[in-house]
Amino acid sequence: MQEGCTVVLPTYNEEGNIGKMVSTLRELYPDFYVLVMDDNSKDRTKEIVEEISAKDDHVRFFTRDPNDRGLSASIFEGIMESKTRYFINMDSDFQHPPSALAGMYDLLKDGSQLTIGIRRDRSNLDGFARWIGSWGAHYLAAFTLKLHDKQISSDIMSGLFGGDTEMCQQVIEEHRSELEMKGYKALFDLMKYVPKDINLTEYPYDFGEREAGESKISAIIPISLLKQCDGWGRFLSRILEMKPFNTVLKKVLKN
Ligand SMILES: Nc1nc2c(ncn2[C@@H]2O[C@H](COP(=O)(O)OP(=O)(O)O)[C@@H](O)[C@H]2O)c(=O)[nH]1
Ligand SMILES: [Mg+2]
Repeated sequence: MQEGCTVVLPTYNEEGNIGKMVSTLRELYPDFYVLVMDDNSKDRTKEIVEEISAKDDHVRFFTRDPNDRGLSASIFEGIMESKTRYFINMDSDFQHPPSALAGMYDLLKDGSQLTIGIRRDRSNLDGFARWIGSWGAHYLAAFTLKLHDKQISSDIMSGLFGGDTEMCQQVIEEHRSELEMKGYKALFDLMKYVPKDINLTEYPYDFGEREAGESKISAIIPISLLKQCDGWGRFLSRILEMKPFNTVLKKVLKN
């Protein structure tokens, strides 16, 4: 492993953000590598990144296997492709501020094996149903982690996290069949399987608004999250997938 840090950026149709995101990261962190893990976007995401990567060997673009679509699958593949001692995963839409990476990288260099960006203010989770959903998701995940006898964090659902690359690669290799590849909460999956006594840190940041384009995932998370909660969660997810329950769930989430 070489010293330094790789930023993993999962993308799906991010033409409005990805060019600015990659150049911002390259300006702020000239030593970092950037891996864009793209699930076959239908817009210009690929062209935009390939134009940059043609001139910059710190930037790489991955077109993912169309048969293996999934946000978590993309993130895990990005971690497996990282060649530096540390990696940090973040969204490509500026909801995670690029400036937060400096502090997270310092924590990793100081010996943290997993560092989690925790949202200071969640008031832009617009709507009561979303707020309750987010609260419920946290406790479901915390309960599952307790059953696994693992550490918890105040933001297990975070999409901003970094870690010791080798340690996480080992977890992904060893637990590949148990990971929810089509899921949206890769950090939660990792936390279930990392050693119990790792040096885990948290880094508070201000969660922003998406700069351009639209969210692809927020409303479809609950069932997928339950699938990550072991046997009892998978049982509940099957009930929620039944038509009458599913219709109610979709209505509630739209409000
Ligand atoms: N590779 C990949 N990236 C995705 C997928 N879905 C969303 N993303 C990316 O994951 C990040 C977060 O997605 P977003 O739609 O903003 O979710 P939200 O912030 O929860 O509303 C963004 O960078 C998206 O482009 C997917 O299926 N595959
Ligand atoms: Mg977003």
